Amino acid sequence: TTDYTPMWQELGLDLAGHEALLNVLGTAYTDIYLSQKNRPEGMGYFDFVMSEVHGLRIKELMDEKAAGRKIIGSYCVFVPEEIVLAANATLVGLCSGADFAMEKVEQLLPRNTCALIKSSFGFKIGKVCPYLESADMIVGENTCDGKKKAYETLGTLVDNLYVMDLPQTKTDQTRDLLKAEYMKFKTAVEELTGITVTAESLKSAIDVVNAKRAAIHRLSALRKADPAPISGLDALLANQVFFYDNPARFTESVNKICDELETRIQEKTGAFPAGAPRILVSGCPQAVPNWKLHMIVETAGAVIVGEESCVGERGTRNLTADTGTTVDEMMDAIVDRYFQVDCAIFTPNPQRLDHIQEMVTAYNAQGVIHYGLQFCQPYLMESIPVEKALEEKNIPCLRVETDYGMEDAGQLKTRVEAFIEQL
Ligand code: BJ8
Repeated sequence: TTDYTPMWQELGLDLAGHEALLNVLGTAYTDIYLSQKNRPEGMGYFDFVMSEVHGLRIKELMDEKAAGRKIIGSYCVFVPEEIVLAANATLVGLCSGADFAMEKVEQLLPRNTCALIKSSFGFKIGKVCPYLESADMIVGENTCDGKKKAYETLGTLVDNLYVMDLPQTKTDQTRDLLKAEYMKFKTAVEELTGITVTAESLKSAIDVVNAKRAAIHRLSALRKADPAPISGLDALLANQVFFYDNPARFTESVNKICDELETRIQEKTGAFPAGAPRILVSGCPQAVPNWKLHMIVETAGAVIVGEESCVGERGTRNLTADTGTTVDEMMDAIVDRYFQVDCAIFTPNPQRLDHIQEMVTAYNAQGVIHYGLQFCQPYLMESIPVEKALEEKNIPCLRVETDYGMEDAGQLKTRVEAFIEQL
């Protein structure tokens, strides 16, 4: 194996802290992922990606940088990858799914801040995230109160933060606001890279991102089968790697897994036995390496068949329409695509309630687990109307509120088991 230490050193990582993080990650991956039975062979690709997540992939990004390409990091699915690619930059996800340097984080953020925000601060303060350190621009967005106020503080820790304003309602007026923000973002990215977005580059970027989404749509559709040909954990991992990998290679690898899953479905080979209870997870994004809920559910014998989440179908669901030939027309198509994302920061947000029910039907789920991160107002608030809407349709719903720690794992497991029992 290659020694990446010089690269990590060059990036300014804290080597001791970074090694500690990699050890925890490696152990968790072995325990949670490699211990699964009946995995599709194609998951070997993702095992490799994860084993090289701070190695080979970072080396690729560093090579891109050496060749003059810029790296942009983002915390939200509202940041359009199409624009980034069209200006010859690479987009990587920065959301973090593990606690790090919490004492120091709590000197900057209130204790009652969600784990996702705290984690991204922990990775910055602890200097353990090579994606964050390699980024030439970091994009924050005004979404929930936690994030938008946290970015004010993040701006004191990094010198390349760009904050995008996002609407919180959906009207013609706010659509115009989103368009204006995306135009402004396009200009900022063009200034960063020195490359102007053209109709041609935007069209090809739209195609690349759509192909990546289409591959994930194909994977999701195959999860409708009983027995489920792939575990929820493995499908979640594909959805997480969506944010890091080289887009073309990701698309190809996911499509290859899909070919294999089609054969498995024909042969009735499942990751779980036929008739295993089927669960839809809905709620806050599960950033890598947050595999906690999926692990608890699937070691209790149920299979997760879909994620109504930004690391999942809320994030990937619609393609950008292939309409328009000018940059402005294509920007409109991009705005229309992203404006449909039904994040709980929007008010009101009835589309999300509808989408959850559609997913229950489409994936043949018998119950929904609503995943709320502790202190996440938007999703915890919305979990109550979600539960009510599901109850009206006689769809069982379990609302969980948790964080990244394992202290509540036993208690969660008990609740999940009782829930599965009644399905
Ligand atoms: S589009 S879900 S990625 S904002 S968990 S930080 S909401 S307090 S992540 Fe999100 Fe964009 Fe919306 Fe998606 Fe705040 Fe809640 Fe924390 Fe959250």
